[in-house]
Amino acid sequence: MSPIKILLAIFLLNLYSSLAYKDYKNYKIYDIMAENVEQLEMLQEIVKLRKNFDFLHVAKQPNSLSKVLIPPNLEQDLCIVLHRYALNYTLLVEDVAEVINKEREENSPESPPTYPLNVFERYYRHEEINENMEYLAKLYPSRVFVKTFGWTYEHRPLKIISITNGDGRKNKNIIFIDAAMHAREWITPSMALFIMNELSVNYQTHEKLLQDFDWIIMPMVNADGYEYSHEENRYWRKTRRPSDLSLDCYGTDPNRNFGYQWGLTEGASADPCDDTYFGEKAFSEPETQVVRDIMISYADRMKWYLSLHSYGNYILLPYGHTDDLPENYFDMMDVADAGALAIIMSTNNIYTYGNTYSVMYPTSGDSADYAIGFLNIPIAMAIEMPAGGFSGFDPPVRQIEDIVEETWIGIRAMAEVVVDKY
Ligand code: 0X9
Ligand code: ZN
Repeated sequence: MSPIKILLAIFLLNLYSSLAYKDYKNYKIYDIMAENVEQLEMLQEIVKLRKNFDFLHVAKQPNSLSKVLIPPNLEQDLCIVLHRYALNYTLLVEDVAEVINKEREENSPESPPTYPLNVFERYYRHEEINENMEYLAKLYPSRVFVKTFGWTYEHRPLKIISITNGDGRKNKNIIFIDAAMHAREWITPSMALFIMNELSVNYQTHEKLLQDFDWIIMPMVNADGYEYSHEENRYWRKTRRPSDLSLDCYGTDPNRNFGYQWGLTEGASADPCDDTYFGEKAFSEPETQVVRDIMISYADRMKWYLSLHSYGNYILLPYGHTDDLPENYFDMMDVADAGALAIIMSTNNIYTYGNTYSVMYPTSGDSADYAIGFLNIPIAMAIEMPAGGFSGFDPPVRQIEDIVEETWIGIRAMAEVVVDKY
């Protein structure tokens, strides 16, 4: 090819990628402080009324920060509203496009990856993570197994990896971990990758955790959304199936789409344009059907279900739809206690834990409620991993190692309690 043609090709490629990517030029991120309960209520009112303000995070307690992502044309509007309610705010990011471009650069590989993936090197893509699972299964054929359990709306294969100690004993208890139910929570598939590598490669170090338990890991529930958050819209949360009810809005919140107490409007939304849209019916999404099917297939052996989310340092126990406590709440608290304690002892980081409805906010149709409420899995929870970057959802690559290693300390400590209890 002539140099002119090469230049033209590069130009067109750049043009294409800048056109394809949602342009956050001059979008801002503001932190908002609600100092007391009244201010918190006002803020929640704003969240409800002003759906064109994109709240990335809404504080659950007074004296903690909320975050809003705002296009340049709505900035003035936002400031007027915040003034009116006397809410203090600070401009955190002047131009979100710059932050995102930097992140994209950090995540553009210079060469194809080597397997098993080095989790701390960058955020990997769905295909690479699948490839990692296949690689481990090939390398350790007597201990590690991969299965495709279903497909996303856009036909991406949804795989699980089962890790055993290779003693061939069937019907052991199961620990089931899923990740990336929410697309933008990139640190969670990294966590899942770390766990699968650690338990496969260093299985001798984790003898006790694998003696009577097999681990099943689904590193990416919402693969379509995750890929979309890499390719087009960094802050995408939901799945990607177009809504049956609206021409303009896509996707359902998978963590509001499970069939237990599904469809309550306290804790989820009936509006297909909202980030917590619960879907047209319970399990309307192929991705939640797959998680459901995994849970059902192993329900009698599954003792712990852990859903990885970010962010905010929470261990969230059922229920989300009520502050009534499930029967085995205190068993779950024993597990959460151990996780939070192990983390604070090692890094001083504080986790808040307890009933989701009370310590965070109401959620209905979430996966942990389904695991406990419908399938009687004894220990079910979501963990909100630590925040990073300006939005909270984008820890820079150099922070992956610290976050993942710290979280592993907590997960391991919780697994030890589960293994002792069952
Ligand atoms: O709202 C959610 O779905 C979770 N928070 S997030 O910021 N990652 O979106 C909390 C879910 C708590 N639910 C469970 N108990 N599973
Ligand atoms: Zn989440």
